[in-house]
Amino acid sequence: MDRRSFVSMMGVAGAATVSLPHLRTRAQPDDHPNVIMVVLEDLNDWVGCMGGHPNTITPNLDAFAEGGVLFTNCHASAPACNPARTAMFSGLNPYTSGVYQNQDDWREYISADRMMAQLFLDNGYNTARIGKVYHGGYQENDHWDDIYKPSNTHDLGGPDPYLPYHPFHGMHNAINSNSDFHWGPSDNPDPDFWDYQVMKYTTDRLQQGIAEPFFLTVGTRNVHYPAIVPRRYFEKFNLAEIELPEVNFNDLDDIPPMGLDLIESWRLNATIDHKNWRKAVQAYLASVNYVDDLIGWLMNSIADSEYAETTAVFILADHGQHLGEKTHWRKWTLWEESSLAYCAAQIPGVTQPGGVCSEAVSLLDLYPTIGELCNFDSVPANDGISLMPQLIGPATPRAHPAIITHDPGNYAVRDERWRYIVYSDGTEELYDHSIDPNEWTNLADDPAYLTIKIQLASWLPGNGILNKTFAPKEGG
Ligand SMILES: [Ca+2]
Ligand SMILES: [Ca+2]
Repeated sequence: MDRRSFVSMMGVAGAATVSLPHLRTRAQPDDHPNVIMVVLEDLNDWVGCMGGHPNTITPNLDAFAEGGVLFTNCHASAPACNPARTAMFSGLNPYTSGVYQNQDDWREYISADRMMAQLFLDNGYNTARIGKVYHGGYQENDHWDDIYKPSNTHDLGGPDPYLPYHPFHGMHNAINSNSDFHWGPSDNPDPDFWDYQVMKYTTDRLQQGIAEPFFLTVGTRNVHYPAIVPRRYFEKFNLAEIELPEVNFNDLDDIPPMGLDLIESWRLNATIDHKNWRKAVQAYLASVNYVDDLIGWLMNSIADSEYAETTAVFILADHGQHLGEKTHWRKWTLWEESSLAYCAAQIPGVTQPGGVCSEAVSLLDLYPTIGELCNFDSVPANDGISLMPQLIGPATPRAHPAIITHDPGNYAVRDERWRYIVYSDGTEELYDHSIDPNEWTNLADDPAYLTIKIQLASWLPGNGILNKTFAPKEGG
């Protein structure tokens, strides 16, 4: 099956199983609502309302979710910044676009005309990019009427507040030469911080007035490591009382070699050896709490602005994060911790407070969702399925699972209960989240689950993988 027919097939599957409510029931008379989309870096489910960690303090992210619809089973299309963000803003899976990794400049693979920001421009919106939106240097400045980039960066040779803390934990090069893996409290004043500047600019714009309709994308750098935030956030988390993630140190016994290869350079052991596991978890919690404070600032600013009743707000993470789970740090795996992301929305006239959607959804579903919500003249063919039915009625079922891609031919399929992983060599993992939320027991080799595997794999592109995967194995 080629890509085009696969995309088309998915569209038909979505239409056949979901009955779309009529948008004319929206109370909001404006067909072109303003949109604010906040993209948080590397925030996993360590948010109070998602139950990912008992020590996390996120009153504002919780309140935002409570005030609208929270997606508790929302996944990135890829477990890394650039492919995840590219998928979200293009509506295309990595296997459709060819953008698999951080080094793949999306501008060489995807027509800039189809990117979400360009669609907003095409439909008469005023667009702004504030902070980190696309990854790295892969920018398309023509997409934005306004671009704001803070003066401080995470570059370790850059200005305060980051410079004094490098290196400080005594394990430089012990776990990975990646210089991002730092953390520590800073005594610099708040305005020195990149994310503070991002939120200051955003809230100033809201108070000053913006030509409507507008699309503001607001991207933070926290909670991506380095987790360097004002000291008061660290002080909320007593090191001795922090709970570490549950880890089974025999967990990797049933992981195929290709799965082990993915975590080769980010094993938990080095962090434990250097007595840094608890400290790195504390830093992540502090960073999450810092970002949560910024979200509170933004929500107050929106509420105080003239746009409170005319603006759809989406707050989401670009992908998840391991903090030791499955003996791994950070992302770049096909497991739950790498793809599960916070995602919630408040849309006047569409969402009702207290909505929770537990259906598996993908961040790339936001592409058709926004096209529908904002009544774009046309939306290019894409791999997503609009979330408008779930935003209006959070219990609305949907058939399509979330697909996560990591490098060509490596996939995870996540539905409400199962996570199925298949690597390009045909080796597999299967986890039953109803009894195994930590993904400790790989069921893929148990013949009892063959039908489940076939059902899940049927959502993946390409028949070659299926033939290889389900060829009878010798001896059993
Ligand atoms: Ca990221
Ligand atoms: Ca295991």
